[in-house]
Amino acid sequence: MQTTIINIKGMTCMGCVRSVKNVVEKISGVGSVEVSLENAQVTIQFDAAIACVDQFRQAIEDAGFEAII
Ligand code: 9UX
Repeated sequence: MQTTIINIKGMTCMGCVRSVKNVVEKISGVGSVEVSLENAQVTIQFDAAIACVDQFRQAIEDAGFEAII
């Protein structure tokens, strides 16, 4: 497992936090996902043989937020 932290713009409430967590958790190869509203970031543990950071960025942007890698 590998860990990455992605900064996110546009999360304003816990519903946004839930949305980001849900879309990232759906990606195969992803383990734990922790989203912080106050730090405006997501911490993702993943298997680098299965998933990659660009997939996370894409999923977060598709959900309506801006991902800063
Ligand atoms: Mo809160 Mo966020 O009502 O996508 S869910 S602003």
